[in-house]
This record gives sequence, C-alpha cells and structure tokens, in this order.
Amino acid sequence: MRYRYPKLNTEMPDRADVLRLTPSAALPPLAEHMASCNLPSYLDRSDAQQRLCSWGLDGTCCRRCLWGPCRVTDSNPGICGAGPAQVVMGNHLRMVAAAAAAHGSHARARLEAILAITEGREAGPLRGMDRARWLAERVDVPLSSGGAERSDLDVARDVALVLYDDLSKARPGPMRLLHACAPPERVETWRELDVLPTSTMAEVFESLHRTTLGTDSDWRNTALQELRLAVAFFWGAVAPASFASEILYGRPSPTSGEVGFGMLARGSGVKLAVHGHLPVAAEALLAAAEEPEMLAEAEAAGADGFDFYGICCSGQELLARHGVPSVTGILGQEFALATGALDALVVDLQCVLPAIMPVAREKGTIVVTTHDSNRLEGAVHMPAEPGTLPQAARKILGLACDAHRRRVGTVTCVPSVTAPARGGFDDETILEAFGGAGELLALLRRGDITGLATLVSCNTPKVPFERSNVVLAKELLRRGVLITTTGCAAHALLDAGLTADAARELCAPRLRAALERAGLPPVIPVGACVDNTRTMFLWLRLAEAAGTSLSALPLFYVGAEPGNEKALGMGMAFLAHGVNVLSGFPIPVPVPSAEQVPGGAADDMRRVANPVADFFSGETVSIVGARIMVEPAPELAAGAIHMDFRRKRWALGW
Ligand code: XCC
Repeated sequence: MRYRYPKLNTEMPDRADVLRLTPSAALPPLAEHMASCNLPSYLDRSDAQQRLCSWGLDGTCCRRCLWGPCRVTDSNPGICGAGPAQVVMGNHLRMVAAAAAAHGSHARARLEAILAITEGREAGPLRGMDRARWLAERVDVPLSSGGAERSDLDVARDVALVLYDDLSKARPGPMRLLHACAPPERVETWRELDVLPTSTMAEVFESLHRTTLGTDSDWRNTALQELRLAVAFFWGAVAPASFASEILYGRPSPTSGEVGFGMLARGSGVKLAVHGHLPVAAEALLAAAEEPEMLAEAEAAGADGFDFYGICCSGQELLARHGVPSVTGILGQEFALATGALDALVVDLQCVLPAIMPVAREKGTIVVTTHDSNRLEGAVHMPAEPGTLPQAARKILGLACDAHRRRVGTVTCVPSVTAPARGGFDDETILEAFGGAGELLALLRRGDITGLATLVSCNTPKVPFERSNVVLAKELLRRGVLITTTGCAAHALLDAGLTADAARELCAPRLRAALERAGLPPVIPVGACVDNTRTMFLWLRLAEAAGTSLSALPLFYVGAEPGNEKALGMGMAFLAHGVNVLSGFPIPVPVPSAEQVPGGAADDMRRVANPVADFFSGETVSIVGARIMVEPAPELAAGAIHMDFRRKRWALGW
C-alpha cells in the first residue's frame, strides 16, 4: 500500500493498489475507460489529496470559532484554552449532529409525503397501512372512534404527526416512539445517565449550541450529549424514516435477480438510474413509466419502455420493493455514468457527488435533481413536490426520452460483470424464515449461529474499493456469524455475490444448514441505511426472547468502510443501545491507536490515546454496556469480533 500512516497504525491505497486489491472485477476496466476518456475519478483525486492532514485525521484541528483554526496538543492548547480531549469530542459531536440532521431531513420529507396524501394534496394509496396500524397501537393513536374503525387516512396522519413530534419538538418531554419500543432496561439506563432526549432537532440544536466558543468545556459532559443525540438520532430520525417509507410504499418483500455494473447493458429501454436516499421521486417514476402515454413516448424515442437501475440507498429501496437491479454504491457513481449506458440519472437526497457532472456532460447523460437541498450545478431541477409528483415524474421521463434520442450511437463501455442476488428482507421475514424469535435464539444458543453482525455504512477511498466489507463478510460467515447488511456495504456484498444462495458454501457448516432450512441467503440485505431499524428490531426481538439486554448478546455493529457522517451517527446509536461497534478505519472517532516511537525501529509502536479515546473504547462498557473498536485489517477485525462473541457466549453459559 502506497500511503502509510503509522500514527493511525494503518495504510491507505493509491490508485494502483485499489485496482490490484479490489474484489470488484468491474472497477479496473471502468477506471481504465475513464482514464482513456481523460476523465479523472475519485482514485485520482484521492491520490492528489495525499498525504492527508494528520490534525484532521486525529480530530485535533479546531475550527469552531473565528480565533483559530487551532492545532491542539496537550502542550499547546487552543487560543481559548481547549485541550485535545475537548476538541476531539466537540468535533465528533458536530459530525454526529450533521448526521442526525441528514437522517432527520430525510424522515421529514417522507412524513411530509404521508401528510400530503392524508391531507388530500397528493393521490394515494398508502401501501403500508399494516405498519401504520402497528405503530398506532404502540404510540397510542386510537384505531377506532365512537365504536367505529377510524379511516386509514386518519390513522396514518396521526401516526405521522407523532413521529414528526419525536423528530422536531422543541419543548422537553418524552419521545413517544422511543418510550413505546425501546426496551425498559435501556430506557432506565438512559434515564440514569440523564441522556433521555427531547427530539432529534432539539438535540442537534443543543449539540451545536454546546460546541460554540466558550460553552461546554467539560468533554465528559459533551460525550453524554453525544449519547443523548445518538438516542434521538435513532428514535426520532432513523426509525421514523424507515417506518414512513413502509407506510408509503409497503414493507419490502424478498426478491431475487442480478445486480452490478453489467446490468446496465441489459434491456433496450430508455435507461434511468435513481440515486440518493428518498425514493419519493423514484417511486413516482416507476409508476409513470407504466402509463401508456409514457410507453408510447419511449417507443417514439426508439426504445422499448424504460429500464431502471439503482445507486446508493434509493437503489436499495427499489431493490427491496421492486427488484430493480442495484448497480453500485457511493464510490461507484461516476463509474456508472462513465459506462455511457445511462440516458438519465435522477437524484434525490445525499451522497450525490459533485464529481458526476463532468462525466455526465461527457457522456450526454441528463442529470435531474428533485430536491432543493440537493442541487448540482449544470443539472436540470425538477422538484418532486407533493401534489405535483406524477406530473414531475412524466416530465423527467420525457427528458430521459429526449436524451435517449440524442444519445443514439453513443459508445458504451459496460463490463459484463453481474452477480446473482437476493434482497427485500426485513426483521419479520427473517424471523418467519427461522420459525420465530425463539427458534432463532435456540440456533444462537446451540452455536449453530455464533453471533449476529450487521455490516453497514459506506465505502471509503481509504481502503481498496469494496474490499474490507467483502473480506470481513467472508471471514464472519466462515465463523458462523449471521449477517444483515444495508447501504453501500450491501452494494459491495451484493456485487460480490454474497447475497446469493450459492454463497452459502462459504458459511460454517452449521450456519449453512440453518440458512438452508430457513431458505435465507448467507448475507441478508435489509434495505437502506435508515433500515438499520430492521436489524435493531430483529435484535430487540431476540433480546426479548432471551430475557436479556442487547449488550449481553453476541452482536456487533460493523462499519468496515465508514465515509459519511451518518455512519458515525449510526455507530453511536447502536453503541447507546449496548451493541459493540467496529470501525474499519480510524476515523476521527476517539479511540486509541498506535504511533511510532521516535527514533525507534519501523515497527516500534506505542499506544496513543486521550481520555476521550479511553472513554469510548472502554469506559462506555460500564455505562451503556458496549464500546468502539477500530481495526482496519478486515481479517483481524473478524477475529476480534469472534473473540468478543466467545466471551459473551461464555458469560451467558452457552
Ligand atoms: Fe451514503 Fe446511504 Fe453511506 Fe452509502 S452507506 S455512502 S450514507 S448511500 Ni448508508
């Protein structure tokens, strides 16, 4: 590996390393193709940024007021007097606040889509009334009135308003979904720590407040605010976003098909990819694409209907509900455009890189933005507002047809790389497949399943493309670990064929037999990032069946390739629930690392830490029952997870 960062005890790949080490057979030819078109990719931009700033990597660069920026060490505090612990902690809290704002905005947009239907501004239907009624029972929304059953629209509206309140209320008071669904043991833990939140927005607001110049200078208190925010992150933003999507579009259902860049060569329709996180526009596009007028427009453009593809989390949503083939995750987006196969790329919210625009221009692909929060210079903006969704969708399809007409004869470069895949699972389908929580617990107790891990979060240029997720998943399957996955980690595992039944042969024999009996794939995709909710609820059901807490069970949250701030926030949320967290790369998350002894041999390392590092890697065990570990080498990370599972199993007498 080209770039060594001894202080972080890690290395980062250069372009050649990535192309040599990635498990993706599609990336090398696509990277070559981009180079031949004189189009730089993230591989080139990452090389150009090396060596990365060590203050930034440490989290010890303070830019939170106008006196600095200050580069803070123990012996050289910031101008205000802040030491490294305070700066690391405050910076981290701000990243998690940004993450909560992202998932919170996402939740708000979905709740608004529900309210637009219940208030008659948008035509329905609401395809997931079973979820709305399930939630209504839990958050005390009445299902009947005066002896008569209340209408779907009334129930859905009241549920959406409760979730909206949990997301946004400013005055202190309990968050209703949290108190309805979090285990009593957790609520008590949070109450004792005094970290029960008000709402996601209130805690984001307070987190930004506390990290202004001369405000919270006690890093331990800032750390507690981060736990408070993490609880609100999950119950006020992540879970409501996932549930709201189910109310709108229904629960996912198991699908099978093929995925990967090679799918872009299939079909002879107008080709559109959807990208982002909020499939409101994407769902409207799928519906409009069935209309006879739109099919006629495609035919007039010389195409046979419309072919849809998915990128990032909107891709996971469409895979889960419609079996739309996913193409790639965040790091693959410019390569997907570089294939030249796409007529249109329709983006909604988050993880849309500005780097796609020059590639789209070169290939004649039209890029359409659908939300004001997420504009791109040079793209066509077509707002996906409630009330105008079908019209906007028809216009976007029309633009895609125009692009198709213009692009006839465009040279394409689509590597013929696809993988068989399954998707569309959730906590309910997984439990049903195993025969219920009791049966799944019995498998875990007997050791047929050694533990459960969820492989989630993004991709990062700091490791070879998709390698950490793929290697780690294979290592965990070999050790008998039951894996769920979401987001861009899921894209990597889908591309590697690990969600196909055939990959069960990689599993430990007893896990393999259990999966075969259940008819489940070795790695189980459960949707987009916000659908980590499904893994959380699966694990909560298991803990309930075992009569214990999440922290007592062999469970691990694994972000092997963290990239977005949202990945930090999600890790913190699982940590607050008592689940150990493994980060596959030293992010400015405060955990101990190693540095070279000055004047010593190349491998002469010593531990470096600060009080915040010790807090999150050890002390949190005594307050929330879990900790954060960092291990960049996926083979070693799998070993560390396995050891932790063995300790947990011994403690349970299993
Ligand atoms: Fe974005 Fe969700 Fe991360 Fe991928 S995994 S880079 S957040 S698309 Ni959630």
